[in-house]
Amino acid sequence: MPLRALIWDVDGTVAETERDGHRVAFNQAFQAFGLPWRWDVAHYGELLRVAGGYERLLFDMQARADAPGPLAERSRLARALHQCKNRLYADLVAGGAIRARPGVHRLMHECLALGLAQAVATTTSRANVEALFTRLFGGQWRKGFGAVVCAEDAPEKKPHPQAYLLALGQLGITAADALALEDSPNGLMAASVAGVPTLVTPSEYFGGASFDGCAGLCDDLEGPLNWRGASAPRVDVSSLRRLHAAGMSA
Ligand code: XBP
Ligand code: MG
Repeated sequence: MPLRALIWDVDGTVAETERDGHRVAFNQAFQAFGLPWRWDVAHYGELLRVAGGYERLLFDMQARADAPGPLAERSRLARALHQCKNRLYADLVAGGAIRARPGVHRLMHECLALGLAQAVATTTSRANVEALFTRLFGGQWRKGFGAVVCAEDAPEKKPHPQAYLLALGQLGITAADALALEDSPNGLMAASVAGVPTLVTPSEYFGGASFDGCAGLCDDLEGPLNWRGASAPRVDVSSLRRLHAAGMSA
């Protein structure tokens, strides 16, 4: 089964967006709303177990005595904070606060040059992808992707497989034709449940996590890659094609 597409996760995989991007913007939103809440680096790491910024806010409010009591009021506040956070995040990104992780530019360019399709399957909001990819890859970035599935398309957040299933459908390929790039246990679970073999490049918040069931593992895309007992010196299209084919026939 030849490799026909790479499906990229965004947060943590394309760039370390969480600690210096989303977390900072959440704190700025709390401040803008006159709330005393602040998420420090360690607490945000715990909150990342909850996928989706809106869902993360609702989860955190459960432990806050000064959060609104009625659920409808809590949801309204979480929605407003989340929208504000996303605007502030876009400003941070546009200002250059976030850089791509090592090897991301190179691998995306290789895919374009060698005709390997690419897609995005993410739990983050579309505006965040738009802001980040425009800053990192330029205004024409969308042309390089056969599908871009975001939170608005896949309301069932990872570890639910919905984003991957939609991306496969839009690409018109089966799970075994694709390879997912992920950084987190929730992301690995989402891709795996969809049946997509997954290369994990753990982000800073998930360096100590367990990634049982992944097909491949690497510190970053420039580093050595271990793939079901085989290896490659770095992640490139030719090594991914070779390892994917070997994995599929094993
Ligand atoms: C990303 C997320 C998102 C981002 C923030 O997970 O869980 O919630 O943290 O973006 P993944 P939003 O990398 O697995 O897709 O605030 O737009 O949700
Ligand atoms: Mg991620």
